[in-house]
Amino acid sequence: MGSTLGRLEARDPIFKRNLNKIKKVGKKMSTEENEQAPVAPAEAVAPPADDDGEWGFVGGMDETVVHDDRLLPDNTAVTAINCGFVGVGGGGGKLAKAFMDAGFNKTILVNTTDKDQPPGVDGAHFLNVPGADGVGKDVALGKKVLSDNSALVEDACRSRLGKLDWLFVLAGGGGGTGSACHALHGAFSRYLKSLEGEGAVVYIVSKPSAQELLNPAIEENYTALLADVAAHPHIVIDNERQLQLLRGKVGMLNMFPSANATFAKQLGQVFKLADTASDISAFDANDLERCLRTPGRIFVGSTVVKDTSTRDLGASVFQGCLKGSPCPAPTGKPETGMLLLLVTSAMANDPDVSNRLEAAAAYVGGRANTLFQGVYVNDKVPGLIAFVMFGGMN
Ligand SMILES: Nc1nc2c(ncn2[C@@H]2O[C@H](COP(=O)(O)OP(=O)(O)OP(=O)(O)O)[C@@H](O)[C@H]2O)c(=O)[nH]1
Ligand SMILES: [Mg+2]
Repeated sequence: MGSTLGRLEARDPIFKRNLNKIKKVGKKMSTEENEQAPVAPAEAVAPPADDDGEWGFVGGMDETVVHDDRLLPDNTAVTAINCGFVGVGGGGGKLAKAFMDAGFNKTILVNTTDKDQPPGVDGAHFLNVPGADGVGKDVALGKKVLSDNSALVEDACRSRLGKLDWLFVLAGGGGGTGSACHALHGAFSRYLKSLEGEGAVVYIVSKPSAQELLNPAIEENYTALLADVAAHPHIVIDNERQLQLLRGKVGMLNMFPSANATFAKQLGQVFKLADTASDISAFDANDLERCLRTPGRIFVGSTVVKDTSTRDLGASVFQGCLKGSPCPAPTGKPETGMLLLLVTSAMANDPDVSNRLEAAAAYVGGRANTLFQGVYVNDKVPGLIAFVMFGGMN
């Protein structure tokens, strides 16, 4: 026990600060106890009786409310949903950091080692679970270590994230820690429910590159992770697709950071648009929540079409979103479909453009059982910008 506390103390500056406070209070109490011993524990914490003796309870409750100084500041990103992010493992942590950088302060990084922490993240966002120094691609060990420490993670969510409705759990598929993230599902759900969060846990997991998948251990870990998250709303990010999109554009060192940042901005934009008013047609928080709540895989993609005079504008928008997405292509009959368009006022006033855009809505709407749409006028956009999301795929 002593060594576990010691390790935590060494790794986690906030834990250390709080532990010191507890130690101080403990010392004070034990000195007082010695002076006044013997004192029954119930008497020691009872509020002092007042004149009437009946009103001692008033205010007694307030005194016991402890302000938790570990609570992270609110998100600065504009978002229609009250959400936070938990990255599990090395890759999950880097993905989570991209959301932090996009203004989602309600983010924590959970890992079984402090050796692959992304640089530039304040200790307040880290939680290193004790019991192993990394799990070396062993997902069974990862699940054991995470399960053994699920109460620690649940407590960290409650005290650092506070009340949220939606929790996004990010993990790099293939590793031993990230692929074990579902072992924390009970902890995440209990945390949301205990603070009356009205959303759900949504997983964001990466699919290893083609090269990595040649390794049987990585393949098995990824398959196990996919099976674990299948029944929950989840987004799969295909690393091979991302790397191909970025190859030749950025160096190896910046490949993942660029891909992570692009994805965080893409999803962040959808959350923001759901909070944006529109005179034409708005996609609101309820619509977004419906898309996120539906169990099964979620696809998200975006594109910019510079030339809106093209005859096949609808097809360009739809195909562009598929091509520009980090997710594997949509499959089966999605339950929900979303099409968000950002247009300039010139485009919004052009009857030709709106006719041709109807085809884009038909492409998305025709594939999904329910279609949600939003059209926003913004004169700063560099062309027509489109976001497509499908949900509830198997
Ligand atoms: N999209 C994305 N994927 C990443 C990133 N970093 C790593 N990955 C992927 O995540 C997979 C798992 O690696 P890690 O996340 O480092 O593994 P881990 O979860 O820490 O597990 P152990 O190290 O075995 O305990 C890798 O094989 C990569 O495919 C990242 O920044 N972005
Ligand atoms: Mg790792």
